[in-house]
Amino acid sequence: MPLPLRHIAVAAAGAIFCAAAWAQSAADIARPAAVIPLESEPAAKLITYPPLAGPLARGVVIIQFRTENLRIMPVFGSAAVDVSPHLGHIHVTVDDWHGTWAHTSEDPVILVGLEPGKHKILLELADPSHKILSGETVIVTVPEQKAPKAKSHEHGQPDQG
Ligand SMILES: [Cu+2]
Repeated sequence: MPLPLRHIAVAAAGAIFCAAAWAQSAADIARPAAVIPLESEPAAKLITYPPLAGPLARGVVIIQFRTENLRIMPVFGSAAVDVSPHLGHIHVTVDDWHGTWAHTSEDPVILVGLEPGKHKILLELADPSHKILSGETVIVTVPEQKAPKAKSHEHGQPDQG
């Protein structure tokens, strides 16, 4: 094989190998195939990200998250616990508040109206029977909001037209 062709062949083989390796790692991160029940699934994981900086500067807390080995869905009850792939939802608690709400989609958690200062947002991964599987605490510091500039009370000159 002439040298350039061999290089191309090696590059092509490398590309195929890399694509296969990438597909493998992407598949590991993504959800398992839903077509067959999995005999054993690794433990469910919740991964949270720091609040988005831009909205936080305006006092809007947006917490993105993702899960591994569990799908967030509004499905409840003991019969759903053993479903494969695993299902669940997230319990959200703000500042050790006595109440918790259930977040049942993979959309980000969005909080508006928190007082300026430090807050503790607890996100807990729960199975369909509400058993807590794992939890992550996101610490959020809501900045002091500048009061909106009072509009000056200027009297314009009336149109002379
Ligand atoms: Cu629950």
